[in-house]
Amino acid sequence: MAIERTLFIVKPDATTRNLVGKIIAHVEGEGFKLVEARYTRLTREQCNEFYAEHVGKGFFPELVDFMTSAPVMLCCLEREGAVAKLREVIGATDPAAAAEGTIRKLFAESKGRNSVHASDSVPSAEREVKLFFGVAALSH
Ligand code: IDP
Ligand code: MG
Repeated sequence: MAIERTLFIVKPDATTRNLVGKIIAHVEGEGFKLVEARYTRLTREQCNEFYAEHVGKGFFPELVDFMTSAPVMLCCLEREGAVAKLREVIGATDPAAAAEGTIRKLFAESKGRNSVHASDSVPSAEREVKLFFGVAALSH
């Protein structure tokens, strides 16, 4: 399997509950290497671009309010087969449907306030890593 990089975000519901360290330790324990990170507050404009695929959906205004409500931890993670593996490690979008031991099952509050983001495909990972960390963060 190829070494890949993917975008991981610790969302506002988790940063405000002081879960950054626990969540990063969890992904490191699954073999991911932190190659870039930035603790920052997203703007509405950044959310519109990042979540472009969801613009116009019913939950979109709530999603932008949530994602801009407090700081997030933006991370670029590297591992063999990182993109698919990280989706497995975070679990289903709705914590009620997430498998035991996944980050969302362990920490998420609801389908919206679900603690973490992970890129959903290799092309998404490339777009998202580039958006927040620049093209140089894609090489390994
Ligand atoms: P994902 O984060 O598992 O890839 P997406 O369907 O891409 O899930 O949705 C992006 C984010 O939008 C979710 O992680 C969640 O925070 C929020 N979201 C998705 N669906 C709903 C919903 O039905 N209600 C509230 N928030 C939602
Ligand atoms: Mg998604």
